[in-house]
Amino acid sequence: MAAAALGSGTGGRPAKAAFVTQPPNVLIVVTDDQPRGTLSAMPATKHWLGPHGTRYPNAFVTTPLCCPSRSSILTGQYAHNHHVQDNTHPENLDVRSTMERYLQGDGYRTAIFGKYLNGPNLNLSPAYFSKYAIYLRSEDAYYNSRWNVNGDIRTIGEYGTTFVADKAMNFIQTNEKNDVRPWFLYLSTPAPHRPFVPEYKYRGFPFASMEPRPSMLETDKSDKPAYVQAASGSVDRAQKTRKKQLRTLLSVDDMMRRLHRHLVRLGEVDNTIVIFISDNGLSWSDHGLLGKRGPYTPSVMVPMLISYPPGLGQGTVDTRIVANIDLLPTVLQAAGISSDPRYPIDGRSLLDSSWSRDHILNEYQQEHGPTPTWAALRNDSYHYIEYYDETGAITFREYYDLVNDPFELVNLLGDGDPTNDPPNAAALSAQLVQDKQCSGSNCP
Ligand SMILES: [Ca+2]
Ligand SMILES: [Ca+2]
Ligand SMILES: [Ca+2]
Repeated sequence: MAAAALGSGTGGRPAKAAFVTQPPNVLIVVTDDQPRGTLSAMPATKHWLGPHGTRYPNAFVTTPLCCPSRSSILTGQYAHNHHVQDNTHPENLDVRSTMERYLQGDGYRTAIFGKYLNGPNLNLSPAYFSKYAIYLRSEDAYYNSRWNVNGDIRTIGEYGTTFVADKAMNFIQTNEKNDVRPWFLYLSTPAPHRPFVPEYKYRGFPFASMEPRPSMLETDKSDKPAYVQAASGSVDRAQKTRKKQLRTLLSVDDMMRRLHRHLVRLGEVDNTIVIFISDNGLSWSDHGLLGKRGPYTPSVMVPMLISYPPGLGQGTVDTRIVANIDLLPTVLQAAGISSDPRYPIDGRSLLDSSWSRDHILNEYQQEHGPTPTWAALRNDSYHYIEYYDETGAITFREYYDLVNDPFELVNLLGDGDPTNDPPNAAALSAQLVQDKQCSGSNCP
């Protein structure tokens, strides 16, 4: 057990803080396909992690898809470095580069309840987790689903989110009876992934419709790539999807309320780093797209909150550009664990307030469905996107002025008007070539 934070930091990046005397418990809650703007349906979560934690309004997932994003959470690496580029190759993950390996190796008791990585085989046990209950696909995990519970394949009738919550309560209770070792609990709910099955008690729960945002009403898509022009999602369908998602989140909020009370009762709330994040956002008919995988804001930005009273502000907002790749270095710093130099970490610790990101890289490799392979750079003011064919040649480009066009309605490189083209497009393209090959400290 590391008794104090090591000054060498994570992945070659210098660490400033060295306040760890007792390693904290680590609780990570990962929801599935939860877009930004949905915490309004989760008052208990907001009232816990809001006043007692830090909110990240500019939080991204580096790849907006389940398996790649979850691998980035666990490794602190972009998908081009952990090599889980799609939902069908989870075996590409080198499990020795993961949070669970680091924490278990340092003496933590580890558990995962919920979704690990999508995979072909439910029989495989997740490495470095001593306790587990996992399912393969959130699609099937709401009621009467197949789970691998510590190696035992069982059908669980209980609502998936409640089952995960019960397991979590039990795991925390058991470990706190003998409070010698800290614990790491990775909780991942089926909610709010399609088919959006609510818990029985929340069926038909009334939510008001949202005011459609401009990206849901875009009529002229002549500036957009072909797959976007072909997308025909309606506002009506988006409203229905949103309400269904919110109903499933009510059960996640119940889980968070139970966890919070449990930690308060056990006196562990100040000695636990609690991270809440979604693995990707979801497009609600923005530009006609219903789903994830695309480069636009609703799919790449996610809700993210962290409570860690010893090391992070309480009731504060951190407006830096942050991402799923920052969670591993954050946890390692909080626990005082040095990373393995064989696995360079692309992200940076959020406990260190001295850095800021000039831009973030987003990347997606086509697997199935119409969304082509793409990569993008963005910050608060611009969004530059390239699409590629099988040879890697650029097939289409997009540039949005996010200051004047925050809903990405006018692609300045596709509007037929050369006079408003961004003068730095070639430089952005060169930067993208570089970032797509970045590793460790030279990553954005
Ligand atoms: Ca997902
Ligand atoms: Ca347009
Ligand atoms: Ca133009």
